[in-house]
Amino acid sequence: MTRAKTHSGGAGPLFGPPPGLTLLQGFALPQEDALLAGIEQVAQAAPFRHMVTPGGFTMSVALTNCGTYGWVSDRRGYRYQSQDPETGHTWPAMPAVFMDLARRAAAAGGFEDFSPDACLINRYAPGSKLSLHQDKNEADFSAPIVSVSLGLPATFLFGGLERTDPQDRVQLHHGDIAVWGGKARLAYHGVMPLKDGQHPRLGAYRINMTFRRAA
Ligand code: MD3
Ligand code: FE
Repeated sequence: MTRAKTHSGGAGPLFGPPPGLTLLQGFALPQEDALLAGIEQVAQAAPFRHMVTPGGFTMSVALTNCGTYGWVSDRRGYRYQSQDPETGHTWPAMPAVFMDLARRAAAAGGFEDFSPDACLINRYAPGSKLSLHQDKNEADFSAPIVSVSLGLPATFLFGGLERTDPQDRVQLHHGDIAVWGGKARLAYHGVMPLKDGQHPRLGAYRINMTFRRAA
């Protein structure tokens, strides 16, 4: 007898997204112009920079933040803080169009009343990647994480609660939004090295915004 393999040790469906992930393809497209303008505005006040990991490696992804809290990394660890370590100033406010989109996407994924206080903006150039990790610096894991992809497409890796669990791959394109909550919230995940290319709006970059409830 042959037995089908599932992606999550037998607990999940054979096909379709893993439990806790809602993929909203093209959901951000109507706000494309406003999002790109907002990102430029944020990056003027808090420029993209390459942070150092606690292990001493410089991240290939450049990042900035807006909102009450921003995610930072240095030799002392990962954390959220209200000041930009480069300037000592608070992070730029979250543009209303960001907040509105994140809330509507969360609701479409089944999470009413999502109230993000942090927006991490990652910028990928060709070759940039994000190694497999969990997002666990947030205070409350019952809140989802809403991720907005812009620019060049990327292959996203999505595993289970253990680093060694088998992984699924999802392609994320310009305008796609993913809502990660419930069982997916603490799943290991990462992004494959960005392939070279040209996007009509973002050139040779991918930008990912993640909205989080940090505190
Ligand atoms: C799945 N960023 O910044 S967003 C990150 O495309 C991060 O830049 C990726 O992972 C990026 O931490 C992926 C999608 C995402 C974010 C959080 C998750 C997926 C997640 C938390 C749990 C499970
Ligand atoms: Fe992450």
